[in-house]
Amino acid sequence: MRIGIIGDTHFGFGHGSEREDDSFANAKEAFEKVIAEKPDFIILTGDIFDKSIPKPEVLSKAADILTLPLLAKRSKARLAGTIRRKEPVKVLAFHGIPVVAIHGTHERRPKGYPNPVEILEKMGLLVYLHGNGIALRCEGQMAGIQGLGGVPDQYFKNVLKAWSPVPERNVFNVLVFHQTIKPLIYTQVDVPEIADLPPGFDLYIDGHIHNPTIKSHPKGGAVIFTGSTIVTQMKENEVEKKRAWIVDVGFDKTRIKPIELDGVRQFKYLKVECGEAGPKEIVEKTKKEVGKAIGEAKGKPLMKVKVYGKLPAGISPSDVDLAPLVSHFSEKAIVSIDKELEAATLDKVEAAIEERVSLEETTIRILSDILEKKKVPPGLNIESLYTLLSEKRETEVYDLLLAWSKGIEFKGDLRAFVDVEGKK
Ligand SMILES: [Mn+2]
Repeated sequence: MRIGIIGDTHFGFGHGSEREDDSFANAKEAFEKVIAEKPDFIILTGDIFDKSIPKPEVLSKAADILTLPLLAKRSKARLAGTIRRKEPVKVLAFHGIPVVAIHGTHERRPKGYPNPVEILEKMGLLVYLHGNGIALRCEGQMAGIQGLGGVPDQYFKNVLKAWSPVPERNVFNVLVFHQTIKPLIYTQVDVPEIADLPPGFDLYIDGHIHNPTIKSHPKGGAVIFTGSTIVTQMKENEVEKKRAWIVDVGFDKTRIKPIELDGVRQFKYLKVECGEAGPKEIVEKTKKEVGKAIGEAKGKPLMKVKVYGKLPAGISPSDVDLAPLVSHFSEKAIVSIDKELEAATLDKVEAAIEERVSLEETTIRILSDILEKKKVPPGLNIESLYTLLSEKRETEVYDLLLAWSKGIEFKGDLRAFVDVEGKK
């Protein structure tokens, strides 16, 4: 039996920007390469779309890619049963190579509102799992796939407990989810570690974490952190090469094979150390190092540049104008520069005024200062709050505030996040 796995594709990421086609191009390569391996079925680990309400322009391009498995040569996989599931499985999804998917954090919508992955199931493009599973027969072998869509991290432990997925007997058991797991991502939220994941599954597959890794469960079973097919946050750990996965399940041995994506726009993370240099030298040094990095890259790379330094007295970060470099290189690279320059004399607020920083940054600074003065309990990520508010991602704003506000405890109404079927 052969399983194809594709992580966060974030269809529609960067809509309206120079990178707006990247999510589709990358996912197309991933789907084509996985389909070429002739898997019996494909698993998608959530964040298929970048927004919970994708634009028709995005849906249209996504449809071209999501139909590729259905149009492929029919696989050996046949539906053999369901696991704690009420909804019937549409036979339409069993054309070509069947796709089994969950929703991610980006597709989550309030209870009672359909999310886009659920809609794909209604259209017959895939089988959507959320707190349930299906069994697939692939000639002499059988797979039991149980999945849970993304839930707020702070509830995952409780939701997992309430759901308590149990491995089926005599099948290859797969558990699919979309969560932060320690220690892969540092978080103050109480999230499970790999050892806390329910034991007995042969394969655990987690979306959400954008850099790919493989670990193992201490009680057995491999854990694949699929990684995304596109760089979204431009963090240092996103330089890892993007990939999809093939899992070959033999009768006595399981082999996991990464399928590297060669067409993905190269991402470079560059640190420029300027010591105590002045504005002119900083600009020159940055220009030189960015130019060199572009020279080493292939295609038109995406580049995050962090410029570090301690400015001489009387010089403020606004005296260091790195913006012209972005346009200087705009033909050869998509450059984004962060100034990590420490002003010698000016205090925070003065510096903000001096720098004529963006409205966004000023708002975040002022909000942080007010909260600090009001002695509001720490832990609220103002930057995330601001970003989510400005992008009108209400559900996530709600989750963020809920996670932070200490007075609110988990009330045990798991049904707000998952329909726990067949178990009291
Ligand atoms: Mn994601």
